[in-house]
Amino acid sequence: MIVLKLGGSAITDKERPETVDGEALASAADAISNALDDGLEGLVVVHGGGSFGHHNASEHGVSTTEGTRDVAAIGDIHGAMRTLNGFVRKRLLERDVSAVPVHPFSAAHRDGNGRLALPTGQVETLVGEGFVPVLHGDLVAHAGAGATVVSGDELVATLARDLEADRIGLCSTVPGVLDESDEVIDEIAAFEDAAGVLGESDATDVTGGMAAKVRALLALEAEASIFGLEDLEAFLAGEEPGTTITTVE
Ligand code: IP8
Repeated sequence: MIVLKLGGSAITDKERPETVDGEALASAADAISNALDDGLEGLVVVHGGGSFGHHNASEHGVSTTEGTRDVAAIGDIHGAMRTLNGFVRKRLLERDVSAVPVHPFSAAHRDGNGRLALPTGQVETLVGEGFVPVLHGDLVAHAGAGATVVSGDELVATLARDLEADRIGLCSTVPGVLDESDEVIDEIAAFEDAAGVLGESDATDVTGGMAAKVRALLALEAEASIFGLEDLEAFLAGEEPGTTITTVE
């Protein structure tokens, strides 16, 4: 099983609210479709928000810890993410990929300590039946806080753990985690390996930048790769492009 995240900034124009990067999304959909044609089985896709969701969430003051009970705000943020999910699935369906939606707001929740619970039976069954479930960063019910943001990265981590994924891929706008001279760091085995270069994302991003991604991936058992769109096909073909985040023994 492969859990693949399409970074929101990789498939949208992050500077312009609610704008898809048509070319980038088409090329991601091509890579996925080609990989499935070549025999890939067991793929779960999660996409982030990019210019969908983040602007809405920050406008309403909602984050992974700051919740809302305003139903209009919930409709706005969740609606933006559903819109993007529709675009992603449409591009996949056009290429005969059996993409189906899974909306975390309807399935997951956080307990009073903010811990995410995401039942994965639905995703597992869909994969077993030959579908490609497409999840997305979203809002989730949060005990004591109304509804808070769940990032695509957090969903990837939960899915990878609970579905015992073999590989995790994070398709980003950069070719990997870059060092001070903008060279891709091949391997990160501990946060300290890259702490100096892991800044926060500069565009509006309510769920944290590369640092948060690396931290979450380091905690997982499956090996993860962070790479650019141009390497998606290679990743899906079994290669390890970009930066590999290895398991801490
Ligand atoms: O782009 C964020 O998902 P992410 C989703 O994966 C919302 O962090 C609602 C802002």
